[in-house]
Amino acid sequence: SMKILSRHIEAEDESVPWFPRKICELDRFANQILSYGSELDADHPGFKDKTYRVRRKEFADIAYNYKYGQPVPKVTYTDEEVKTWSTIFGELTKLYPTHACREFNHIFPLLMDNCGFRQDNIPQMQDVSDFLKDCTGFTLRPVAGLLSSRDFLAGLAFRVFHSTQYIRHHSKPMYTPEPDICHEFLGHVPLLADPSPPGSSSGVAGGRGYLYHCGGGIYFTVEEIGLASLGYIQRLATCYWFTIEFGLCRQNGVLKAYGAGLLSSFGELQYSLTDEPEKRCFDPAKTSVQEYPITSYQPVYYIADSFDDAKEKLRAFASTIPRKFAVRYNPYTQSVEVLDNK
Ligand code: TIH
Ligand code: FE2
Repeated sequence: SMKILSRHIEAEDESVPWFPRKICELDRFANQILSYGSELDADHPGFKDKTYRVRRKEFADIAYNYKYGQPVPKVTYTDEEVKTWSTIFGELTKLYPTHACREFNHIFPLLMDNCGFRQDNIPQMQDVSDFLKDCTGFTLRPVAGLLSSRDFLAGLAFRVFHSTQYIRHHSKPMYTPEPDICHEFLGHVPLLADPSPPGSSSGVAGGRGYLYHCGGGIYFTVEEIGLASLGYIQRLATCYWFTIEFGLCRQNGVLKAYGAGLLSSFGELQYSLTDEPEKRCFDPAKTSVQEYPITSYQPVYYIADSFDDAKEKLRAFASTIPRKFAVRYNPYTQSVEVLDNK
C-alpha cells in the first residue's frame, strides 16, 4: 500500500530534481523563463515595431512581478489591440458552429454571459480566472515568457494555467506561432471551464487512484498530464501538443477541433479540417514520439474517438511511465503529496 512520505524527498534521493509542492512555489518559475517576453526574434512580425516592443515589455513586467495570491493587474488595451481581438473573435465565431467540438460550443455562450467575452472587449485575466475557479477550480496566472515544458505542465498539477496577457501583432491575426491572449482565452479557456455533466464518466480516475475530479472535459487530462509530468517530460509534452493544442475528434461521424491551437487560429482551424494535412488515430505510444513544427500549420493531426477515449489512452500510457514515486494533488491544501511506491 502507498504511504505519504514526510517531506523533501530530495534529501533522500538527489536524482529527483526540485518540483513545486505548494501552489505558492509556482512563483519560482518567473525566474527561470526560457526567454523574456519582450525579446522578439528578428523574424517576429512585431520586431520592427517599437510601440509593440515597448508594450510587450509592459506585459512581461506585470508577469515577472506577479506573486501567488495577488489579483492579476487589470490592463487597459489600446484601440489597436482591441481591433486585433475583434478581427480574430469575429472570424473564429463564424467557424465555431461547424469546426469546434460540441463541448466547446456548449461553454462559449457562458463566457459571453459571465466574463466579458465580446467582439469589442478583451476580457480581463482576473475575471476569467475567477470564472474558471467557480467552474472547475482552475486559475490563471500571468507568465512573462516561455516556460519549460516541465514547469508549464507542473503548473497544471495545481490547476494553475500559465497564461499570456499580451496580444499578437496586428499584422498577422490569422496565425501566430506564440501563445497570446487570443490563444489562451479563445482556445484554452472554454475547455478549462467545462465541468462535465453529472453522470458522465470519469469522476474518479482509474489506475493509481490519485486523481479525483468533479468534472470531465479535456482538462481532466490536463491535470493528469500535469501530475505525471513531474517525472517524464518530453513524451507527455508531445501528447499535450497533439491533444490539448492540436487535437481533432470525431463527433457523430464528423471531424471537429478541440485543440486550443486550432480554436484560436482562424487560418489553421479551417486548414485542419481539409484533406491537406494527414490524419491519424491518436495512440500515445506513437503520438508521443512524433516530431512537429512549431512555427507553421501542422502536417499531421491525431484524431480521438472522444474525450473519454483520449483520456483513457493517456491514462494508460502515463501508467507505463517509469517513475521513482507517485504523486497526488491534495485540493484541500493545494499541494502535491509524494507517495511511497512500496
Ligand atoms: N497558432 C496559435 C494561434 O495562432 O492562435 C497559437 C499557438 C498554438 C500553439 C502554440 S501557440
Ligand atoms: Fe496553448
